[in-house]
Amino acid sequence: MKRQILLRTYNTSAWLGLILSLVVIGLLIAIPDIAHAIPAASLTVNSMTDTTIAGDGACTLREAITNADNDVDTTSGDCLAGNGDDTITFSLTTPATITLNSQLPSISNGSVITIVGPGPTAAALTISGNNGVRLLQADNGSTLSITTLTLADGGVSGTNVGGGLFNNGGTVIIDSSTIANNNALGFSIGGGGIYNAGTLSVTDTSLVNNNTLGSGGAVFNASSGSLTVVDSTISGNSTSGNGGGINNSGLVTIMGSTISGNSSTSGGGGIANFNSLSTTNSTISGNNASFGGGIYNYSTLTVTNNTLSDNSATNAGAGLFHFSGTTVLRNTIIANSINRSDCSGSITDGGSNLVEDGSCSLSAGDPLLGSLANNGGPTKTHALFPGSPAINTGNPVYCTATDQRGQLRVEICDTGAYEFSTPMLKLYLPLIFR
Ligand SMILES: [Ca+2]
Ligand SMILES: [Ca+2]
Ligand SMILES: [Ca+2]
Repeated sequence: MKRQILLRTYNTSAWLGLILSLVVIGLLIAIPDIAHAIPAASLTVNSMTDTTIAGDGACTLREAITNADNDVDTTSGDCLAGNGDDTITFSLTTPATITLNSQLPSISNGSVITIVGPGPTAAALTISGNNGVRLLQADNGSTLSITTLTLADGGVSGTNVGGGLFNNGGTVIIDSSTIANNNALGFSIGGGGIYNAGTLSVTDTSLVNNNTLGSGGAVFNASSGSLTVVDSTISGNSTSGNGGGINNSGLVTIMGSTISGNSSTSGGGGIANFNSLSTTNSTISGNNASFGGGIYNYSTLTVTNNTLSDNSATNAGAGLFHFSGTTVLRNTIIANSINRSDCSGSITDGGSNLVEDGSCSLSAGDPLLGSLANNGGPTKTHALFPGSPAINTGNPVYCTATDQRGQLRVEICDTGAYEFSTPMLKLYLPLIFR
C-alpha cells in the first residue's frame, strides 16, 4: 500500500519533470523567433551637418546610415542602433540641405533601409553632392527606399558611374522625389542621375537636368538592370552619348510618364534602347538628337498609346528612329516633328497609329495637339483639340482603362496618351444652374 503511494508520487514527479522539460525546449525553440520578431529601428536625423562625431548629441544622416547598415550604435547614443530593417526620418527645420563631403556609406550587408524626407514634397530636404561626390549606393542584396527627398548636385568622373546614385545590384525604390543636376563626367559609361545594375523603380518622381559625357543623361540601365518608371517626369537631361533621358541595355517599363526636353548628340534624345523597352500611356516631347530625337531603337521596343511631339533630329527620325531589332507601334501619335520626318526605319504597325507626315508608311493626319501643359494628373501632356482624328480611333485591345493623367478613357479609347472628353457638360452645367 505504502509502496503504491510512493510509486504514484514518483510518477507525478516524472510527469512534472517531463512538462518542465518540454516548456524549456519550447522556449529554446521560440527564442530565435522572438529575436527575429523584434521590430525594425526608426532612426531620426536631427543635424544638417555631414560629420561622424560620436557623442556630440547630433545624429547625422551619415551616422544614421552607418548604424542602420551595421545594426549597431557607432555614435555613443547620438542615433539609435539599427535593428533589421530600418527607417530613417528627419527632425529638421525645413527647407534644409545636407551637403556631403564624401559619398554616404553604401547600403550593404543585405540591409533594408528606408529614408523618408520630412516632406510634404521633395523640396523640403535636399541631399547635395556639392558637385563633387556621388550621393548614394545600394550594393548586391540590399534594398534602399527613398521617399520625398531631393538628390542633387552629385558628381562622378573617370570610370565611375551614376552621378547621383549607383544601384550596384540591389533593389532601389524611389517615390515622390527629385533627382536633379547630377553629373557623370566619365566618357565610357555614364548615368548622370542614376546608374542601375539591379532593380530600380521610380514613381511620382522628377529626374531633371542631369548630365553625362557617357550615355543615359538621367538613367543608364545596365544589362543586368530592370527599371520601372511610373507617373514620373524625365526632363532637361543631356548626354554626349546615347539616351539623353534613358539609355537602356537591360529591361525597361515606362508607364504614365513624360520624357521632355532631353538631348543627345548621338542616338535617342529621350530614350535610346539597346535591349528590351516598353512604354505605355506616356508623352515623349521636345527632345532632340542626331538620330531619333524622341526614341532611338536598336533592339526590342513596344510603344503603346504614346504621344510623341515636337521632337527634333539633325540626321534622321525626329520622333522615332528604328535602327535594328523590332519596333512595334500601336495607338500612338507622332507629330510636330522638327527638321526630320516623324518616323524613320522599318517598324511593325500594330494598328491605330496617327503619324502626321505619314512616314514609316503609317496613317497620316494632323492630330490637333495642344502644347505640352499641365492638363491634370501627375505629369504634363499634350491635349487633343475637338475634331482631332485621334479621338475614338484607338484599338481597345491595347488601351488601358485610364489615360496618362489617370482620366477614364471614354467611348472608344483615343490614340495617344491623352483621352479627349467633351467640354459640353462643363459649358452647359453652369448655364443650367444659373
Ligand atoms: Ca554625432
Ligand atoms: Ca539594419
Ligand atoms: Ca475616346
